[in-house]
Amino acid sequence: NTDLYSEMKELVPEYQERVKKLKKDHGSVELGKITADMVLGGMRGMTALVWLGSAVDPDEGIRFRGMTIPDCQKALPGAFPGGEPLPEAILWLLLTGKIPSKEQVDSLAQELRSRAKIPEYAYKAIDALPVSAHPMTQFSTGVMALQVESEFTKAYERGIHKSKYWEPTYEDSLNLIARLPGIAAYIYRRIYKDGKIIPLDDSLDYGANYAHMLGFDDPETLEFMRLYISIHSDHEGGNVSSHTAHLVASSLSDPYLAFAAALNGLAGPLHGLANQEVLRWIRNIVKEFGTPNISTEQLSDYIYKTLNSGQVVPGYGHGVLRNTDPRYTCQREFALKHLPNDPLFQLVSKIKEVVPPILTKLGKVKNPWPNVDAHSGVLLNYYGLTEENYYTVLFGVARSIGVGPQLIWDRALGMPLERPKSVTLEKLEKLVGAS
Ligand code: AMX
Repeated sequence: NTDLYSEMKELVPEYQERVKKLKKDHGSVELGKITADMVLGGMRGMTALVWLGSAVDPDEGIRFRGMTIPDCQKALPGAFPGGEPLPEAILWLLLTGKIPSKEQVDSLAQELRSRAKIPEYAYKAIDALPVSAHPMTQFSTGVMALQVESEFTKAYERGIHKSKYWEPTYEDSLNLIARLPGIAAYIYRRIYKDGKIIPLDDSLDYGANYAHMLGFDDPETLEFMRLYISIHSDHEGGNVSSHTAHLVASSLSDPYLAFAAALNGLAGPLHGLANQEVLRWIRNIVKEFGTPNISTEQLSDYIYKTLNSGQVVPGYGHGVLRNTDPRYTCQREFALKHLPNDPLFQLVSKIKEVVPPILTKLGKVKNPWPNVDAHSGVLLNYYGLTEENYYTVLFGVARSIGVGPQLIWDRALGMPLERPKSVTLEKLEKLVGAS
């Protein structure tokens, strides 16, 4: 099959059977215990969701359908032999669990281009906001405007049988993924450039087209964009953006409504906005010392200054990871290959030496190592995308490639309304024997 939908049609009954059997034969098996710490601690460590696309191991980091980032770099088709994995290949892998051929990826790229047309009113909805509105606010607004065309909502109104929910969800998810680069590029050009739309290039793949529509055509920038989108696509199900999408869609809100909500979560500084915060923080260091060439002592002083003023060191720490994020490592490898002498890259490398011992010394930080956001900004900056307030929009475009497939599977597997139990503080005190 070079057609992704036909591939899904074959897979769905197989997965439905697996889930049915799991519920019937093993539904009462206990998976762990819930402590008061977990209830008060943002549900850390509580196994509570099924997410098909990817899983994060605390030490090893992300695996997309069982594949590490280096596995993906080796096995998934790139734009040229040996190139970075194409986002279309990651999308195919996340949705089907299978490694696509180059032919399948090319066919999916063509399909996404054919779905990419953006209705005029979506631009107008964005234009109603001041140019000074944060790019993520504009992005979320644009996605909300796209919702007008939701196939799921129309099908629901027509009375579609629930066994078929996944089909219009597939349509919406692919349309959403296809249209996001155009919406996102429009916002970039509106805020930072001449406001003119650069049309989609029919000869380019998804990542390259997004860079092209932003106004970047250098082949190395296109290649970085492919890698950037691929590695930011998915990070299992419990992170704020992925979990939000899953939760919102569990009420049968369509993929646009669910994804706009996810973007609003991604826009928080402890989640996706951290990439903007990192570059700003690095630039402030350079401003303070007048040069990126600073000593370890100067850097250490600056980190303590950040911590002593009650702020976090952006780009460090993680809710699940307990080691350096492989998404950091692969960006570092890309930088070592393409921009080893860039002064900001060298500063990022130095920060990685100095921050972890300081965070460890605090005694409370569970993971002192860098996450994905510690690195992306200096690469984007090097390639000319210097406006850090925009960075989370790039992250958001990429995240659709992880969230879309999950929403399709949520509906295919009949995942129910999500509704955990909450307790009052008094009840919790009673439950733990504190009162
Ligand atoms: N700098 C300073 N303090 C930090 C820290 C950091 N980078 N990371 C964690 N801590 C602090 C926490 O604020 C918390 O302090 P408190 O008890 O006084 O409130 C304490 O250490 C324990 O936190 P934790 O269990 O180690 O982390 P967490 O799971 O609660 O939070 C995260 C994880 C990412 C929010 C946190 O590490 C953080 O704020 N990092 C900086 C922001 C960042 O880089 N976010 C991006 C994460 C990746 C992503 O989603 N894109």
